Amino acid sequence: MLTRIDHIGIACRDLDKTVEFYRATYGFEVFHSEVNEEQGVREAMLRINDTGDGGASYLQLLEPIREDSPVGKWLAKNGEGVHHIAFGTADVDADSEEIRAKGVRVLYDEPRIGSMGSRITFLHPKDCGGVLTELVTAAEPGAHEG
Ligand code: CMX
Ligand code: CO
Repeated sequence: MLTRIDHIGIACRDLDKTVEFYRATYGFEVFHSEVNEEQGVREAMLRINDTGDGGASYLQLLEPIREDSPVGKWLAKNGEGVHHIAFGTADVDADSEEIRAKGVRVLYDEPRIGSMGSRITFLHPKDCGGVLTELVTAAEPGAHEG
């Protein structure tokens, strides 16, 4: 069951500058940052609120580390902006199989590793009304460093 907005993914060209915009404009601070080589991004997670299901809602600021990555290609075509939305669930495996059975393309056979040791998969934007949609199961508390 999908129980929260886990994050909104925002593509940017300059992560440090974008982090500073969110800090100066809204007072949001970086909760976590990392490079995800597989996804081709340098990212910062800004924690906005807890969600009552053991999780939280974040903004995920994304800077591509390769031109040919999903975010790099998307930026070249669209410029900066909202890249994807992500729903949180306690069981990404079960939910993605359930959604796949409804005829929506799930991009990965098995969930991959996302922010902070979470397990993630994506639904094809062409099957979701033009919205790239991610499903996330957060790591157990304490399962990641920093
Ligand atoms: N939102 C909506 N539509 C999108 C999109 C997005 N973010 N990215 C691509 N599309 C659309 C394109 O506009 C294009 O549509 P048209 O054919 O009408 O022009 C179509 O999808 C194909 O796009 P493409 O540029 O040819 O890109 P690819 O097919 O190579 O890749 C996708 C598209 C969704 C498979 C790829 O972006 C992907 O694998 N995404 C999942 C991984 C990801 O986004 N990682 C970064 C975030 C990591 C994280 O959140 O942790
Ligand atoms: Co994401």
